[in-house]
Amino acid sequence: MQNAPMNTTILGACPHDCPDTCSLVTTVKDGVAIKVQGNPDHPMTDGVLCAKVSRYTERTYHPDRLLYPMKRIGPKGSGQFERISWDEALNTIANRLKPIVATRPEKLLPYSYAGTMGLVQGESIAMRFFNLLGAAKLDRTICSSAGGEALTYTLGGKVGMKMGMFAESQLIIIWGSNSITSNIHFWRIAQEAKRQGARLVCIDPRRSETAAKCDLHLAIKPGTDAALALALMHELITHDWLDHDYIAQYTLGFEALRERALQWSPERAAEVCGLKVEDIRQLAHDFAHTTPAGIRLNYGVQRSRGGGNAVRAIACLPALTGAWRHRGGGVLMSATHHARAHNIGLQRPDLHRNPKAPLINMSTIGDALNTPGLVEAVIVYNSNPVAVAPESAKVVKGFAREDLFTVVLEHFMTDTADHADVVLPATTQLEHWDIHNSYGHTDVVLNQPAIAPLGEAKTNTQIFRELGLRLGLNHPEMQDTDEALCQLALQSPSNLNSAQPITWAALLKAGFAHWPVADAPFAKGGFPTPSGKCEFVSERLSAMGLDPLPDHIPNYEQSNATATYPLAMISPPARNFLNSTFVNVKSLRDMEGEPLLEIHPLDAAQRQVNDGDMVRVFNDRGSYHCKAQITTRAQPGLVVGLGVWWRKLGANHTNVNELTSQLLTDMGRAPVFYDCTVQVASLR
Ligand SMILES: Nc1nc2c(c(=O)[nH]1)N[C@H]1C(S)=C(S)[C@@H](COP(=O)(O)OP(=O)(O)OC[C@H]3O[C@@H](n4cnc5c(=O)[nH]c(N)nc54)[C@H](O)[C@@H]3O)O[C@H]1N2
Ligand SMILES: Nc1nc2c(c(=O)[nH]1)N[C@H]1C(S)=C(S)[C@@H](COP(=O)(O)OP(=O)(O)OC[C@H]3O[C@@H](n4cnc5c(=O)[nH]c(N)nc54)[C@H](O)[C@@H]3O)O[C@H]1N2
Ligand code: SF4
Ligand SMILES: [Mo]
Repeated sequence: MQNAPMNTTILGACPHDCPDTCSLVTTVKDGVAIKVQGNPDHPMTDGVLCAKVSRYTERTYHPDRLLYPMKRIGPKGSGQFERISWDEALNTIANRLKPIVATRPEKLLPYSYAGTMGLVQGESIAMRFFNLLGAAKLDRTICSSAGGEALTYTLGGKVGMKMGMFAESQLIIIWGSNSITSNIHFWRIAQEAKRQGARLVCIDPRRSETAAKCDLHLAIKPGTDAALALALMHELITHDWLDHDYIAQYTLGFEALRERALQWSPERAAEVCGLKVEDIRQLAHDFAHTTPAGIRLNYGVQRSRGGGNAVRAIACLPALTGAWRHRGGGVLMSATHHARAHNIGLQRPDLHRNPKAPLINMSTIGDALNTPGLVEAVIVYNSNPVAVAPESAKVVKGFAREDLFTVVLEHFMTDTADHADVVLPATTQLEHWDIHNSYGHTDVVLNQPAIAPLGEAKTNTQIFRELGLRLGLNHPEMQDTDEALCQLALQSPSNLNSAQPITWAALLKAGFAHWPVADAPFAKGGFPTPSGKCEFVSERLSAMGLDPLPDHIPNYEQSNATATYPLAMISPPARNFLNSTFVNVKSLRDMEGEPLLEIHPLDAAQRQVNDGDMVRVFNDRGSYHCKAQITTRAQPGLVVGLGVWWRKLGANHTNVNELTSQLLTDMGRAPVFYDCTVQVASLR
């Protein structure tokens, strides 16, 4: 790499946790990456990147980038570290871990999420490492498992419409998503549809950038989407706006669903959802009478108690009207299971040999770390739990434990890295090989290294290989190179046996390839459920003692809102950050300004809060100081704390997760970030 000639371009993949998984073109001059652009040849990217990743070189060459291994020399959380050699770092870690993995490996916990979505720098060698050691297993629930399980019970997996087909929709319902912020390439497609005459409807408690630009915004109360979906069904059924043929051939349990839906008149739902009866009736009418009608469902709906049920209810709608028959009809939440990568081959779950290994939920890491004897050591990579996990006070207390041994693989000194005993510098996307699926579209995208690793940074895979060797893991499974792992990702039986398998040569050349997915995947049923049908009634749920039909489950906190904490709070992502990534990139932070709380003028007046005041947002779990922005983006009774800032950059060194709870969703054991109540007071 060092000898790259002047101005070469290298094809890559955006690593971030974003449904767009863009194909990147990095220009390198004298071994230095000078710009990162969108690949004009990749249809989904269309030559355009978001503001964040357009600044990827600013992040990569950031003066604060971690370039050497570091050990902590001050108290946990103080951020006092000194540089050490790789040998000292790896030996220190190995010496601390040896007695644990020898007698009680289940006390070692991996903690990782989607800092990179790469299949190689994510869970390949890392998972093999923890499997071979017999470590605790991490239940990776922090983002999408409520909705993911709900989709699986209903449609059979994380499957749905193809993103590009929304260009043909005549009605697009954007449900629980701020596409302009979090799925900008979908928004481009929706605009294309709009030019062809489509109507755009947004269902969101907040008048987001996206809601403001749609033809209609339904400002629903948080956590009430299932009630709305059931009322839409009520209208479809009572007016007989149904595709009886589709229902008969390709669905399961219509009679039972019918009875359930008939309990949800638009009047009842309007009351629960805070919407107008006419708006609900009109939406049902339009959904039934506009062909094709597509629903871009997203994760915002599944971050409250009844999130799984809400996703199930919404995912039933297109089967009732037969919208699936058309390329531009149906629902898309996640396309993950359309991909055919060889995850099992990469991760090797078969290597895990410790029956005593517990499954620890990442969403309740606060409780887990404070449970005596459960976790003795934790290795964090691709995640920043101290900032992103709910009920931070407990997470911080857990990571501050003197007897906990913590290793963090990072690009920067995050809130989590501040609590580590040893911090190891990891490579960024420009410095390593990787291969990516998308949860938005259905392409596979390859990432080739553009520059040499900066400083002494190593890839996640290499760090686990070297640590493995010091812990006696000289297994051949640990030695696969990153490039070989990228190739292995294509060796799944489903790719190899497909009519036109994606080949390594083709992927290397183009930088991306399309997994074979029909344009209207469920036009003739064929859902990957046990019955092969869209399952309105789920026997699998019933077998677990759960309601086999979707229903509205009221929020934990908002439905019991008290005079003490009367305001509902949601904390969706800020446009210029990606979860807690990019918060330390100055140009992006300048665009976001500072941590904000949006509050409606009526709620502000009641509390004598002026625009721009510093406020204390609080509940029994903690208190978060930020600046109030008085705006009708928030509806009365609702405040919006845009996430996810670094705690150490916050006014009182907390962020919005100081307020969120560790309660879990109805399905998928996921956090209820948007099911939270608070009070607000001016600090003037
Ligand atoms: N710029 C940027 N892009 C991102 C991210 C980021 O942090 N920044 N995060 C990435 C990640 S990890 C993910 S998972 C995806 C998430 O992407 P999406 O699933 O598309 O979700 P968000 O854009 O977070 O939008 C959630 C929307 O749901 C609304 N909402 C909150 N509660 C409810 C509710 O009860 N019902 C309904 N109907 N709406 C509700 C919020 O106001 C918000 O506008 O985005 C990814 N893309
Ligand atoms: N209140 C509230 N909290 C939320 C959310 C919300 O909407 N509201 N959203 C939730 C959601 S959807 C999600 S997905 C989670 C996300 O939570 P996380 O997955 O923890 O995501 P990030 O905050 O982006 O942190 C990822 C970290 O990985 C590091 N990283 C990136 N690439 C690499 C690499 O190649 N190697 C190594 N070693 N490190 C790397 C980055 O520097 C970054 O610090 O947050 C959740 N938290
Ligand atoms: S964050 Fe999303 S929109 Fe931005 S470059 Fe990455 S994949 Fe594309
Ligand atoms: Mo996420």
